[in-house]
Amino acid sequence: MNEKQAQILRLKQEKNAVIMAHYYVEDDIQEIADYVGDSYYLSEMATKVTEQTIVLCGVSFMGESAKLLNPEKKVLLPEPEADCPMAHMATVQRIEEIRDIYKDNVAVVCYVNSTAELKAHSDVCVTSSNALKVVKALPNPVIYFIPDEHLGTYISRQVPEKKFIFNDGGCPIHTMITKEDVQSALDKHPGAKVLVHPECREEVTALADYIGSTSGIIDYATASQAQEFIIVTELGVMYELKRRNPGKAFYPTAAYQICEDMKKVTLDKIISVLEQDREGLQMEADFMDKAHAPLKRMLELSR
Ligand code: CIZ
Ligand code: SF4
Repeated sequence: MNEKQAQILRLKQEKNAVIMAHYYVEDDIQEIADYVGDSYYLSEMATKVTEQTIVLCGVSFMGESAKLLNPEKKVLLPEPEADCPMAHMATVQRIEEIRDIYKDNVAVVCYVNSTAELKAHSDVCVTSSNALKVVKALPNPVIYFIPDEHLGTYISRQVPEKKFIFNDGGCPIHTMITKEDVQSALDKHPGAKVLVHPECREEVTALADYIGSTSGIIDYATASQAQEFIIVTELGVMYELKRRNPGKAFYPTAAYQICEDMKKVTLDKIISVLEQDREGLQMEADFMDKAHAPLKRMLELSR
């Protein structure tokens, strides 16, 4: 453990804080975090921890979700500028237009990778781990899926009985990966299993041996008899994959997929956010109630 990591462990004790980190942040943060996981796991854990302060190492929508699920807790984002571009790729105006057309038939299903503003206008949230279960459990025959058209398309294929309306949005990191990028990794490592996140384009999921969330990918590789894997999601997951599977080999695609926003969070920024005793994320009470409702419904429907 380095000096900065040790300082964070001292500070978090002093401040009664818990450190939560997404799989896509830097390894040195994952090493010292109390909880590391995907957005579903982090939002579930946020409802369970007893510490008064949550330091959320990830992009801003993850901090917002932690705050919405814990209005009475202090939620600190070490780097508030770390933002997910996809989180902004839908509009309230379009949601209202769709509601006008489809009335009660439509459910607005919002991937958690979205701003609190979009959540506040949605019926239910989903993550890549629970989207299928939640969409199937909804009584509505029409689904407006925001903001990610790729995850939406992937889910729609498995729920043919519902009509899906897609939105023009997607993760720049997962969508930059092409089938040629995956193929060139396969040419170098024939026989490797291809593990793909459903935020990827359909031409890429078509090449997959397994499609699932980041924790799904990690669990699949850990349980598998195979020894080599091509990882088709953000490369932060390599830390946990190698930690759990020291004997196995994991390769990126030729696109070398890195989310720059996730990498903006650093040990130094965690230290300063803990030292400075900042106020933490604030949102209006009425707005919080509206944005919390779809997250709460997600947790209920996915249990
Ligand atoms: O792409 C992301 O930001 C993902 C996969 C988040 C999550 O954990 O669902
Ligand atoms: Fe957003 Fe994509 Fe980064 Fe995830 S990997 S935080 S979806 S930009």
